[in-house]
Amino acid sequence: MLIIGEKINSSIPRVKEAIEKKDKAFIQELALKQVQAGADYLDVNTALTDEVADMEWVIRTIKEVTDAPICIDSTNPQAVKKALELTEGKAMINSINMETDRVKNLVPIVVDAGCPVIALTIDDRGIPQTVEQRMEVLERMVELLQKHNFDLDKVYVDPLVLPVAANSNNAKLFFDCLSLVKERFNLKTVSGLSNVSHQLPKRKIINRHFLTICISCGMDAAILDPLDGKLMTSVLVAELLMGKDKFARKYLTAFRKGKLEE
Ligand code: THG
Repeated sequence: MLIIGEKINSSIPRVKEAIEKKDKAFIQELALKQVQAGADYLDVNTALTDEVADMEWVIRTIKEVTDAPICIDSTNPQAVKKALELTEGKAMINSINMETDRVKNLVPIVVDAGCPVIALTIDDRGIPQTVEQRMEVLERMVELLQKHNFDLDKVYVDPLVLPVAANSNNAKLFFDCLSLVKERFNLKTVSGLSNVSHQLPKRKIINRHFLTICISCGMDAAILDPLDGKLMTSVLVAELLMGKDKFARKYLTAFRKGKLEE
C-alpha cells in the first residue's frame, strides 16, 4: 500500500507555528522521519497559513533534505501550480472533486500535469448520503477525465469517510464504496483515517482498526501518521493477511529491525 505521510499539515498547531516562524529544522526533521518510517509521499498542507507563499517555502525546505515525492494537499490553483513547478511534476495532487469551481480551475491543471491525483466524491450538493449517489458523482468524474484523455491508472478515489459518531452506518458505507469503486470502475482508492473517529475517545484505536478493514476492502493508499508504530504494524499485518506480502518478507524484515509494535 502507498503510504502518504500526513504530518506536514498546518492544521497541526506545532506545524503551523513552525511554518509561520520559518523553522526549517523542524519541517526537515518531520520530512526525514516520515520517509525513514516508510512514507512514499509527503503530504503538504499550508491552508491555515499564507497558503501560496508557504507551500513554496515548505517544498523548498523539504527538497533540501529529501527528494521524496510531495502530495500537494491544496485546492488553491495558485498553490498547486507553484508546487508542481517546484517538484517538477514529481507529485500527487490532493485533490479534485466535481464542484463546479474545482472542475473549472483545478481539473485543467491536473490534466496538464498528468500526475497522480486524489479524486473526492463531492459535488456542489456536498458529500452524498448514499453509496449509489457517491458512485454517480464518480461516474461523472471518470467521464470528465476520460474526455481529457487522462490516464485513469493515476486516479486515487477517496470516497470520504464521515464520523461514526454522527451516524453508526458511516464507516460501513465507506467500506462498501471502496469495494464498489474497484468492482465498477477498477480505480485505485485512498483514505485519511482521522474523520472516522471524530468526537470519540481513544481515536487511535478506531483509526487503526478502520485502516485494517479498509485494507481488507482492497484500499491502495492511505494518508496517515507513519510515525505511529502501532499503525504501521497494522498496515504490515493487514497486507500479510490479505496475501500481499509474499513469504511474509516485509513482515519478517520489520520484525528483524525491531519495528513491529504489539
Ligand atoms: N482525505 C484526503 N486528504 C486529507 C484527508 C482525507 N487531508 C487532510 C487529512 N484528511 C489527512 N491529514 C491529517 C493530518 C494530520 C492529522 C490528521 C489528518 C492529525 N495529526 C495529529 C498529529 O500528527 O499530531 C495526530 C495524529 C494521531 O493522533 O494519530 O490530527 O481524509 N484526500
